[in-house]
Amino acid sequence: MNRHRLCTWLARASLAFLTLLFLAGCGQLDLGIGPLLYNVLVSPDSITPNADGVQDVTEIQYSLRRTAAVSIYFENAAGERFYFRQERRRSPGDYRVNWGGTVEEPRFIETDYGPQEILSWVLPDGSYTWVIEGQEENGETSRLTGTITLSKADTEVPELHNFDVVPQIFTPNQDSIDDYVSISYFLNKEVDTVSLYLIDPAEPNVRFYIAEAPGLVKPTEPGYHRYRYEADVDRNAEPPPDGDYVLVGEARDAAGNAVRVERALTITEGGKPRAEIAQGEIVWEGEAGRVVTMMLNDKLCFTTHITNVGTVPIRTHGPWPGQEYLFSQNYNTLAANIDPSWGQQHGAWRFGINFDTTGVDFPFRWAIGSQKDLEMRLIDGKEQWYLLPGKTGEVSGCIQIDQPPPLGTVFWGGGLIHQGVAVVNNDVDRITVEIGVP
Ligand SMILES: [Ca+2]
Ligand SMILES: [Ca+2]
Ligand SMILES: [Ca+2]
Repeated sequence: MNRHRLCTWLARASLAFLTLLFLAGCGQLDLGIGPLLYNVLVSPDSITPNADGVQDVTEIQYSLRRTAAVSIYFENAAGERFYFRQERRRSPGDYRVNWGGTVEEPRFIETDYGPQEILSWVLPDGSYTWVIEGQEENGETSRLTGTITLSKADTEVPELHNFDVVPQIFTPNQDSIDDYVSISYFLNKEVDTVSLYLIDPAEPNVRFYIAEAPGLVKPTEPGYHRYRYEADVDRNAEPPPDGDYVLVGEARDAAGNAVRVERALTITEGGKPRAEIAQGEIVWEGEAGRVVTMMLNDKLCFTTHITNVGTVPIRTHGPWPGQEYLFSQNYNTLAANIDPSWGQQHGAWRFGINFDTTGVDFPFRWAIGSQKDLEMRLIDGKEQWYLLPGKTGEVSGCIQIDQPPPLGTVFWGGGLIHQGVAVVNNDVDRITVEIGVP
């Protein structure tokens, strides 16, 4: 190397070294040499953690020269230790975090309505020693300490008193039997957030949130609260899949006190019920070119099929296929005279015949299959009949025209009615019925 090149090399090396020193001196680059913790500050050194917006938090700041497991805790006069952060792995760098007097060491307490978990709470008034501690990968531990005073602390933990879920097993499928659960509790104080959600223990990260009930009191206000949860089937959404869940209720106040309760909840046969009149086809007896001609006192007869195209059983009830009506009767008069269960049962499905001067009332209704097409279940001591998913029921019946229909009656048609919920198929396979004079 000649002398000129050596000088150039030395000059460049010196410049690089000086730059390094300069950067290190300005704090932009720490060479990792020196104490693990530096720039440690907890300010202010007294707080009033009560969420009134005045001196509610203190700012904790520290810098780390090397990777370490960092703990931040507080000790009271008796030497009891309360962790805010426990052995969190941190890379070299600058850290800042606000502390509002809370301790995050979950613990369970027993109540007369079951266990409650306190997730975090605010420390009571007093003088505490703060400790910021770092343990390096080589096992060496460093800590810095100081004191902080708490006063006017809000230590009242929110409580979801009498948290209750009834029933524990439900079938959200809009058949009006165990379609929803009632969730109720009494909230003891105003809180910042309340959340209710389901988790599947096998996939605890997936949460199904339960929407707030539109009530007189907001969910965050103290008082009695009640939710009606239909697993969102009432909002035309698919419910969480059938299975065993944990229903979680959480409340957190503005000061940082937080509580959590859990209850078991099972969903079975959940889903939006779906059925249809097969191919939209009704076979009308004596039909010729969409017209049925008859004399007064003749019978208008039909046969049709209903298929359950959904994933949940659908409920039905009599009158059973084969039942004859007089035109002057309807399902309510049959219910009054023959079988009271033939009135309209909310949530059950029936096939109905309608004519155009009734509006949408479907005065003549039948079960969506005969009992051989259906499955009987004994629920609360009562027989209930279900058309299972994928199954088809046959419906037939007659209406004897014992008196002339109202003036202006022209069209007759069929419909599939999810009673109290919706007319699922309407005006199906319409015909004109002409009633002649003998
Ligand atoms: Ca305050
Ligand atoms: Ca149900
Ligand atoms: Ca037809």
